[in-house]
Amino acid sequence: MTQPIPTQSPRHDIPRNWHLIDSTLREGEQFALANFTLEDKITIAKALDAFGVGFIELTTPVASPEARKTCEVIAGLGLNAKVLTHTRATLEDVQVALECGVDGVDVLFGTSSELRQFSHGKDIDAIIEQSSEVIDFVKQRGVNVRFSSEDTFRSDKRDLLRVYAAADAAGADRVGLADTVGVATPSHVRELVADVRAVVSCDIEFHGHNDTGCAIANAFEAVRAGTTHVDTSILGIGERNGITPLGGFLARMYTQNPQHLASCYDLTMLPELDAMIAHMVGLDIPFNNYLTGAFAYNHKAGMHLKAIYLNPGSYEIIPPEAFGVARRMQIGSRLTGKHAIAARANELGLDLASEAIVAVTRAIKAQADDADVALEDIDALLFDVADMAHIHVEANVEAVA
Ligand code: HCA
Ligand code: CU
Repeated sequence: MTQPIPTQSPRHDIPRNWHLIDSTLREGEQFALANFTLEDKITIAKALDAFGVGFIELTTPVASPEARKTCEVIAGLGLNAKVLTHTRATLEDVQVALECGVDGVDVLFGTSSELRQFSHGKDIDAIIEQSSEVIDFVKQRGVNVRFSSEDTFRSDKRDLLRVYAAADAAGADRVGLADTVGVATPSHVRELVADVRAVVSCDIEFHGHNDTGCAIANAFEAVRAGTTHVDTSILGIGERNGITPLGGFLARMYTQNPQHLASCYDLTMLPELDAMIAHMVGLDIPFNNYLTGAFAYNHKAGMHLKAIYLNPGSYEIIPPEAFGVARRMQIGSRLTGKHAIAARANELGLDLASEAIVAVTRAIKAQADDADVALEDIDALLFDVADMAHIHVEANVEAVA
């Protein structure tokens, strides 16, 4: 099989100055089946750090004694990644966060009418006053601070822009847009990020839930519109059906600028990260997961198989080896084709006439109407035909197995 050829050149209109804030240890902890032990959390934090994420977000230390211990321990690991924790915008909460020695505090306040009415009951002026005080308090202590408005995409735009401008003026390092309920569309994200960009000079973060399957597209549009920080979690785990998945988002970005991604992250670690989280939460990696799903690189129909043998780029936008995964050539189905069977004969060192290949392909298709034909059985058929034709077999079967 030939090496893949690039199917498109880098897109230079896609900004490069974005960073990942991995929230597997905060949003991910809110996933139904996540009950990470401290050991698990240390393993996750170290793996994310080795992978190359710039920021790791942890559950608020006021959640429980264990949550506080996690913040202290992970902040003390000496990782390259900045360690953040996520708290309500109150002096009490950020005080505890600072005591844990984290590099940054991500505070949030609900700004939608739903949350203002049913969650904290405060009006916009009160939100601005309280959050400005909290931001100032953290900045005075030399620690990074982000202000995010929960449920951004169901909030009134004038309110939002006032709140963000005030957070920027109070010294926030970043403001965050949170699609808390997964209601945003890519164009809505694009428009709102651009509007926020116009009123703040600090960095901008995007956090998107996946209730309608838009989390990756939304994060992508956010980056195009000027977002500098994107929240992800491994496998996308989080509240309900989760947020922008790390692997899926990187797949999206890889197609835009492969070299940039490969220089920032140890991409071949992705299967290990996905498998680690799947194991810890007691599930399999979803069969159709981006890049690492069991069938993400499965090729089945004869026409696809043929083209993949000639140039994998014909049906693969991302070479699997870039992310340390393997291609699967499913040549034993009823949809197989003679090119796939010829390629297998070739791998076995058999030089068969095209009529022989056609005959074997027909036999496989007939058998596969009941169930896929196993590779050993395909090989046996090919060897039989070769024997019948008295063809010299040079195959070193072990070498191609
Ligand atoms: C939460 C809500 C949050 C916060 C996101 C953020 C959301 O569970 O606390 O701080 O940017 O989706 O709004 O995850
Ligand atoms: Cu969230």
